[in-house]
This record gives sequence, structure tokens and C-alpha cells, in this order.
Amino acid sequence: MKDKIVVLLKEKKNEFLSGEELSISLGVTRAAIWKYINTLREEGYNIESSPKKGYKLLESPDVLTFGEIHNFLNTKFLGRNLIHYESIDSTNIKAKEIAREGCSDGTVVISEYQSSGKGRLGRQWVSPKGKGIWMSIILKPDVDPSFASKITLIGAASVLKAMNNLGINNCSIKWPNDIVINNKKVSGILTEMSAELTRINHIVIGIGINVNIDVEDFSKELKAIATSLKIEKNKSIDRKMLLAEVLNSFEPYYEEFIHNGHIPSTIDLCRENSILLQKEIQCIRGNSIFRAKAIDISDNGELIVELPDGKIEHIVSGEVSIRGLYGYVDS
Ligand code: BT5
Repeated sequence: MKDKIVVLLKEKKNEFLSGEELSISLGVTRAAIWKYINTLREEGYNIESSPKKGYKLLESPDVLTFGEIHNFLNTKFLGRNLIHYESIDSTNIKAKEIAREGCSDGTVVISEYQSSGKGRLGRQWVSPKGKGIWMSIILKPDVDPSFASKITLIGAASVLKAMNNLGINNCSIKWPNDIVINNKKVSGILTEMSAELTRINHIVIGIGINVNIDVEDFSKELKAIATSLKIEKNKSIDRKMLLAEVLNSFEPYYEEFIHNGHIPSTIDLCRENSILLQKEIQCIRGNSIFRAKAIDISDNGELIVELPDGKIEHIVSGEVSIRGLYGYVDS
């Protein structure tokens, strides 16, 4: 309801919207509207009220609610159901719960803060309050479960494209799940799936983007390998616009995927912006570590590597960890 009120107030631009109009549009009493307005004020909204004219929105807080991003959003279904939290353990954990209970395809779960943000293989993802985009998208594609790993690449391509659209052009994709700037990680992706042998129940793709994190927010260890858009650009970046751009970019890539499981546009973008291709890398598979040269990304999204003996291998995302030999993000 609060989101709907914000949407209506924003539509009015700088004019008043009467309490009566609001109560008719939303089907609740004027007293209820008054209560919601007060809650919005407590959450940081500056709303002017006049007994005769109604309510006028003067200023919004920096929060990633549907009400705040809908003006920038041009998707058909992605993010149209957006569930926002101030604080949560992990948006991936919550999204899996919501998916099990039932929700629409393209539902987005987002939080301003995560107390136990998750990386891959039980690693931790640091998620300071209000300084990043910590979100999970719930998807229910009707494709074979073996295609699911492609979703991670769709996420990476969408984050990169969104950054480009906001004029941030010096970012690259470290196959399969990182976005890096100046050899440091600015975004990571964690894809999880619930499936039966031949059918996907749901996929949860968790995306973390370090937007307005300051250097002091990172621990000593993280400082060496992590960065944020603010650190790189020396100015704050509009989180609302960036979030909407990620969703706007994601939807067409995802639609290509659900058509027949192929992702040519995603692969093109990943190839063009890969930090690994033509470089020497270290691959970690379980307890074994081997060196290789990354040569290409296959049409299926696998990393094609050449081993020292000349043998060619296709690596499926999630199967191995990749490290750069010469500095580019070790995680
Ligand atoms: C990832 O794992 O990169 C996946 C991160 C996914 C985070 C999102 S946030 C929304 C959603 N909800 C969640 O709970 N998770 C997802 P991985 O490749 O395993 O990288 C993890 C490693 O990155 C850690 O071991 C640290 O070294 C490093 N790291 C932790 N926090 C970081 C941060 N904020 N920025 C950059 N690097 C970080």
C-alpha cells in the first residue's frame, strides 16, 4: 500500500493529491491514508500536507522500493513484484522461501542490509546498509535444468550493461560471476536452483553490487580485492537508476533464454567484455589446481581453456574456481 501511495504522489509531480482521491484510488479510508503517510514520513519521506489540498511529495529517501524505482523501470514482468526489506539475513535465503510458498516469475527480493550475505561455496558477502544493491530475482523458466548455469552469465551481462548505460565503461566480466573494475571485484552473483530431474521448480539469482561503499567500509583483506562504483568514480551513484537498469537489461536476455535455452546476445557481451580471455589462469577443481589459458566462451556459456599439453577443455560454471595469475581478482 505504501508503494502505491508513493507511485500516485510521484505521478502528481510537484502538485497536491487530495486525501479523497487517494482513498478512492486505493479503496481505503482517508484515516488509513493518513496513517500510511505518517509511516512514510518515519521512513524518511518529506510529505507536505494541507487540510484542503491533500498531500505533496517533496523529497524521497534513498531506498530501493518499487515506489522509488518504477519511474525508471521499463520491464514487462521483471521486478513488477518487488519485495523490499530494511534488513534481512540474506535475500537469497528469503527468495527461496518466497519461491517455495509461490510467487510470480520475475519477483525481486531486495534488502538495504544483509546480516549474512552469501557468496558461493559458503563464503560470506559483505553488504553494508544502504550502500549497495543486494537483491535476488526469482525465475521459473520452462527449460531443462542443465541450462540453468546460463542464468549466471545473464546476470553478469545485465550488471555490466546497466553500468555501461550509466556511463561506467571500464568494467569487465570475470567469467562466470564477477564484475571487476581495475582488477577489483565490484559485483558478484550467486545462482541457486531447486529442480527435479527434468524440470526446474525455480531459480534464485542473487546479485550484489557495491555501489556507494566507502573504502573504510571494507576490511583490510577486502580492500585488496574489492571496490565500489563510488570508489572508482569518486562520486555517489544513483542506486535506484542502477537497479532499474539492471532489471531493464536482464529481461530481454532472459526472454531470449526462455525462448529455446540459447543466449547468443549474452554470450556476445560476455566475450567482448571478458577479463579472462587470452590470459593465463589457474583453475581450482576440488583439491586439484591446474594452469591453463582461457581461449573463448562457448555458445553454451562454458569457458574454453587450453591446458599446457595443448588439450582443450570446456569448463562449466560452478564446477571450478578461476583465479588470475597476474592480479585480477582472486576469489
Ligand atoms: C559471489 O561469491 O561473488 C556471490 C555474491 C552474491 C551476493 C548476493 S547479494 C544478494 C544475494 N543474497 C545473498 O546472500 N547473496 C547474493 P564468491 O565468488 O564466492 O565471492 C565471495 C568472496 O568475495 C568472499 O569470500 C570475499 O573474498 C569477497 N567479498 C565478500 N564481500 C564482498 C563485497 N561486498 N565486494 C567484493 N568482494 C566481496
